[in-house]
Amino acid sequence: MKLSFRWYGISDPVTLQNISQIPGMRSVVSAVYDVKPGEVWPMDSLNFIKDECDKHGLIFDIVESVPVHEDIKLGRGKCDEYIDVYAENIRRCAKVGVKCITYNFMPVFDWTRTQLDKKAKDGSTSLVMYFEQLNGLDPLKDDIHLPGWDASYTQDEVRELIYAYGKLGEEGLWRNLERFLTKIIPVAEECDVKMAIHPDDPPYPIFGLPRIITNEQSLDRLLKIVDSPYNALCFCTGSLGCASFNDIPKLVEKYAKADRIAFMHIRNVKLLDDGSFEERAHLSSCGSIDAFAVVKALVQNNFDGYVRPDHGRMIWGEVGKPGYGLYDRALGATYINGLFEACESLLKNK
Ligand SMILES: [Mn+2]
Repeated sequence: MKLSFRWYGISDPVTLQNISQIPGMRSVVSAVYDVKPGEVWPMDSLNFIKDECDKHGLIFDIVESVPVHEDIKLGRGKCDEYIDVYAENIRRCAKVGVKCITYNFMPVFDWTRTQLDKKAKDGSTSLVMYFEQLNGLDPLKDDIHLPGWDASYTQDEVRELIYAYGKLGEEGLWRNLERFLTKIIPVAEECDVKMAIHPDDPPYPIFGLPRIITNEQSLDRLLKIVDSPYNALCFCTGSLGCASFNDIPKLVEKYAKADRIAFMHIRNVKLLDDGSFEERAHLSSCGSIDAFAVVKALVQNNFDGYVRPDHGRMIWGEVGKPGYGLYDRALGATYINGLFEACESLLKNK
């Protein structure tokens, strides 16, 4: 496995030097953040990230994310033009050594939480999704400002998009994903860049918006659209794991065996009785995900893709981007290292 860490670029309070000091750290996961979806990424920006990583003995070989323009997901407007731009961005990333690109096909919002700084008893804070805070909100009627939602849309634009996706429905969204993948994957193959789709977070519809990358059946369907190792998964244990219908170790085992996981996001969530969830520390006993079983399944299937500790809590007084502080993610990285070392040596001595 190749251990990696997400970095939000030069404005990130977490520095590349911080990242390079985490034991076993190999790769940096980053992106060009100052270009809008649907625009070509300047080579200068990509080279800058690569050079900065080089200086710190780190490798910039994973991108998260190249965003998919809403016109592609909706199959309207300048859809084909935006797919061409996307293909060009794959080529450009490949030029600086990128081997894996993460993306998602979630309508309008990348993820949904109701609070980003829920305080636990120990004083740490984390992201949570409580249905009691969500219920009663109607984005078609009310102005909604959930944390983390793209502030570049006006409320009217949000309403128009929600209406358009409602009309499109799940099958329409699948059709547009198919159109996208059949054009993109051949380019990815040519460039030796694995395309890793991030599951929907959470993996069920919110506000009537269709969600299609949610469970075993949908992952099977996705992988069949183009049956190529370049059409792969970014398996996020926290996103798929915040619904009780997903058996996370079982799914990891299945897709690692099939060699269709390019990138693992490892984090823990605590599922509550009403389906709400809280992000927790990475340790298995802190939440609902069995991280040991996940890593064991990866090691048993000779997984050689990328792994990163996903969202962490805010601890030790750190101030920064919710979910993306240094300390708790570094603890997560060290925990993940420990699980891999133990599983690998147990398997070797068997
Ligand atoms: Mn994730």
